[in-house]
Amino acid sequence: MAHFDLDYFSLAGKNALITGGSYGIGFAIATAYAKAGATIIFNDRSSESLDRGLKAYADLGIKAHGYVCDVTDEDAVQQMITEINENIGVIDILVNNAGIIKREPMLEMSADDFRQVIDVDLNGPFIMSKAALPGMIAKGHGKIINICSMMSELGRETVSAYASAKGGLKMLTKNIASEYGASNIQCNGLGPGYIATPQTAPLREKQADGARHPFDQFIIAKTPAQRWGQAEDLAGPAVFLASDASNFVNGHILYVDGGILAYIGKQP
Ligand code: NAP
Ligand code: GCO
Repeated sequence: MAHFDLDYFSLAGKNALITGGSYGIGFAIATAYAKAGATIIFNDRSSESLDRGLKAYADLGIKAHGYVCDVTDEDAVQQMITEINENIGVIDILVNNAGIIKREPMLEMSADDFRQVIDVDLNGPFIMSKAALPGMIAKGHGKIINICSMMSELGRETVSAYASAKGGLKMLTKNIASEYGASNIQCNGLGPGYIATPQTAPLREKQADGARHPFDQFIIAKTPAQRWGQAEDLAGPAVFLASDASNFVNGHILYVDGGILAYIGKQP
């Protein structure tokens, strides 16, 4: 890497697995990776979501390989990775994107609900990374990108489980970087701000009188960019973290938040 070359951003010849890639942020990242030259592989929990994703990729002219696989099921994940290795090749880029949220005040939240969020948002990335790492190590390189959150840094009412999981995911990211950096593995986090996807739709629902949801107004006031992010806002940073251009970036969380974490907020 003596001289900088724009080819360092290319993902040509790379196999990229994006978990929960049928729609939302995962779909936008996978689409960007396809444009950068990667072969796209994704998984989802249900065949309905999988079919929806396969059609959406095909509509864009992208040939994607889809699997039904729950990221919390270690046996199913191991089987999926084995099938990918045999039928497509070793995974060069893993994006741990699949995630859920349950917005409930902590005192009303059951321990089962708490565990479920931790299981998908934190145990899932552990299980996926554990399954993908041996192939990456044997191949001599690998990129793991964990989709973190504002809640990797901040708390707020009703998201105790989600914040615990995303804070933990930030530290899993740093630990994978620490443990496998010597094997030329780079593990970084991408921390989206408030992005307009199905996950955040309840926070943007119009009021009965047609007014904007108070949370919607709050986010606009809290974001220097004064807008919600779009899933596509994550495309460039996600390509960077998957490419050779970031080969000496390890254990970093790149926040893509329109400036939220830099800003104290607008005076009411
Ligand atoms: P989304 O619209 O709800 O999509 C989530 C995806 O994950 C869906 O494809 C879903 O599939 C899949 N999924 C959920 N549980 C799964 C499991 N156990 N196994 C496999 N797939 C599973 O969410 P999003 O807004 O695009 O968010 C994607 C990631 O970014 C999440 O980790 C989220 O926490 C994070 N994030 C989002 C925002 C935001 O503002 N939207 C901000 C920061 C971080 P199904 O159809 O089967 O449910
Ligand atoms: C919430 C939101 C957040 C976002 C995102 C912020 O209820 O506060 O859903 O958790 O989804 O993760 O970065």
